[in-house]
Amino acid sequence: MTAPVDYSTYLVTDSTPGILGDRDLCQVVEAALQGGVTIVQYRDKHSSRDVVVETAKKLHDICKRFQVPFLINDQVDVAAEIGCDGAHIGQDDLGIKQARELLGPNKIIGVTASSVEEALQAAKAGADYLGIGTVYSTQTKKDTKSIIGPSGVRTILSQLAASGHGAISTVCIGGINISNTQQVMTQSSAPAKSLDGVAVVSAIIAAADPAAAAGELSSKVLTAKVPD
Ligand code: TZP
Ligand code: MG
Repeated sequence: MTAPVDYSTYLVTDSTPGILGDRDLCQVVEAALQGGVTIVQYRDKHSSRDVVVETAKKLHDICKRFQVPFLINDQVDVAAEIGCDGAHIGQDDLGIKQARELLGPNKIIGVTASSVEEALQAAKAGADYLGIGTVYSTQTKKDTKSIIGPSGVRTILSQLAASGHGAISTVCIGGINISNTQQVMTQSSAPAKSLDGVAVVSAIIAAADPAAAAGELSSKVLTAKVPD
């Protein structure tokens, strides 16, 4: 993907049984896109590879209609197979170099970072963006290593800027919702480096009206965002 990526309202999906109720993931994602989500990551820790491939193709087609980048969590081989816009990898997944080799050129690679060390390492290794967190406690991710709060995010952002990696895109993740977005955006941003956006799962996926939730979240982010 060569066009600049808008990370402001980043939707991460979830496959935990029960989170969607009787709703269909594709319909929920489409509603979220109508509401203003700017980038989508398909995160599925439960389904078989075949189901992941099938669902990823459907979600990728939907995102293409909205001209919104579509990434896959962890399963870089699936992202390569379906030719989507990129992948998001955690600290325990394969490395950035290997992911780039699998995906080919001009793809987006995002990395989860919970500490200054992890953030600097990923930035040096050429990640396109960082998903920084976990900001607040969340029911959505059970193996969360540490809750770093907005001040932890701010420390990471200032260290990125101080070590010459201020250009990397950043979102934060974990327990973010419509009520705390403004505070997360302003309290996390460092003087030399602000956040590009927020990544959420349940605030949109589990909302009664995902389109309305995405719209509200997006306007909160845009209001709070410090201009470049
Ligand atoms: N990584 C860190 S926290 C998290 C992920 C995938 C889950 C965030 O979910 P929610 O529902 O937005 O708190
Ligand atoms: Mg992972």
